[in-house]
Amino acid sequence: MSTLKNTLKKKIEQHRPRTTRLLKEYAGTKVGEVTIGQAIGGARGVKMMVTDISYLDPFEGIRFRGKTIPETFAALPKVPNSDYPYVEAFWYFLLTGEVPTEKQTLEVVEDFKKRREVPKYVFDVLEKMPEDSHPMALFSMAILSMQQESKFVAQYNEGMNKMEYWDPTYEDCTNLLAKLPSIGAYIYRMKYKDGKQIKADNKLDWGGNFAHQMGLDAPYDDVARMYFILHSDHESGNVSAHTTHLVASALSDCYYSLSAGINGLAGPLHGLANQEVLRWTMNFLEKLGKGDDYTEDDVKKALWDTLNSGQVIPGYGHAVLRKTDPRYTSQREFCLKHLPDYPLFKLISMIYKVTPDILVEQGKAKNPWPNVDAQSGVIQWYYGVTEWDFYTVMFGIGRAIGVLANITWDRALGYPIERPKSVTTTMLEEVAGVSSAELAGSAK
Ligand code: HAX
Repeated sequence: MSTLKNTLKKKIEQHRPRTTRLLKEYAGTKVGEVTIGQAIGGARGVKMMVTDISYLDPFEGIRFRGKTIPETFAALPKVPNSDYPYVEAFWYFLLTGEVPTEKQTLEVVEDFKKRREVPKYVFDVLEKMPEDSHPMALFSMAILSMQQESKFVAQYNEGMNKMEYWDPTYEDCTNLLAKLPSIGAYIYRMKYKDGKQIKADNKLDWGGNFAHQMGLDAPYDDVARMYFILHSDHESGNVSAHTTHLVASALSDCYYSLSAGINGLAGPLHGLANQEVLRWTMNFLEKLGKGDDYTEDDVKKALWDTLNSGQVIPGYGHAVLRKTDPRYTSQREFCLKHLPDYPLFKLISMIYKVTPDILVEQGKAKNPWPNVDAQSGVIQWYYGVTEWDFYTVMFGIGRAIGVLANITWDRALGYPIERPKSVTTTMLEEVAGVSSAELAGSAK
């Protein structure tokens, strides 16, 4: 058994009694209450999920296994001659909560390489999809096409003890994760580079090989590592994480579950916002037709036009966060170091300067500050990835790290099938002490 799997096994055995005691002795203890606003309003703030892999504080932002983003980057072993850590080390860290040594990290790097090769039928499926398929539809389809590879399903069908579920889930998740960068790069080159594919380089780590198969030179390998780690996990209630968890709770394997989670990530209010940010910015420049010769007033007018036409400003606002997203800040710091004078970065910075005040003045958004998606596209654009339809695929590769670690733990702790309760509108009216008959007159 690998060091990672062995460490994970020990952690699971240590953790199980904590969950069991809470369930057995404290199941009736209240965590919170649910209001009508929450029942209708997307369950915002309802504390009804458990994960130890990351926690999102509204003001501090994300912590992975207790570490902030800068602490995480500083703690993990770095790829030689790189500023960023091995993504494989981060996988070890998310799964176990332990920072791996260099040796333990390299063991995972080698393990991923062994599992990296993508079955040819996946590419056949991709090639047969309609030419104008969105890259996220292709990505989701590619993941789903491998479902019959599932070791969990094979062992379940043979009759497996519940306590063992985590083991084949871990195997499936690692097999799937190892292949995702190659699948992403294949989609990119199939759609935008005349189908000219680049073979994997087995000397390279997960992030480095993604850059290689995309056809992009250093420091894009570091961009990839940074991007994947930053986008990995944002606790469990966001659409992609919750969907993956929900589908997996029916004991659907990780191929079904991740494919579903990716479908959720593809929505413009969630991961697709990073594509929308670039689209909004390029539309702004094109409509104005003045090149880089715009003013703050031009930007303000365009933002108000967007709001006044009933649309959202992509990349701003958040369901949980109430300050600038530290994932935004981390990428902004990267830009300040590597591309401080890049015109598009200057425009993104100007949008950052003026948007929060405008959203506050409009008075609707609870959080006027930028989220991760406001700052990621400009980095991709700078390094030559200008096909914004592809951005969410890279988000999805990163998000997979978090959600796959989570469902491995879901199976380890025996979390049951998820099944919240719904009520009718009449029931809510009864709780509120109002009657729909009162509205009949006003509707006439
Ligand atoms: N521009 C305009 N209006 C906004 C807004 C924005 N950026 N953010 C919120 N609002 C509006 C909402 O649409 C809502 O309007 P209505 O009352 O008319 O329905 C009102 O402000 C209250 O919304 P909220 O409570 O502040 O925000 P929600 O929790 O409902 O939604 C969203 C959070 C992220 C979906 C929202 O802020 C939004 O649509 N932002 C723009 C899209 C975006 O950047 N999404 C990515 C978020 C991060 C992420 O998941 N990345 O993957």
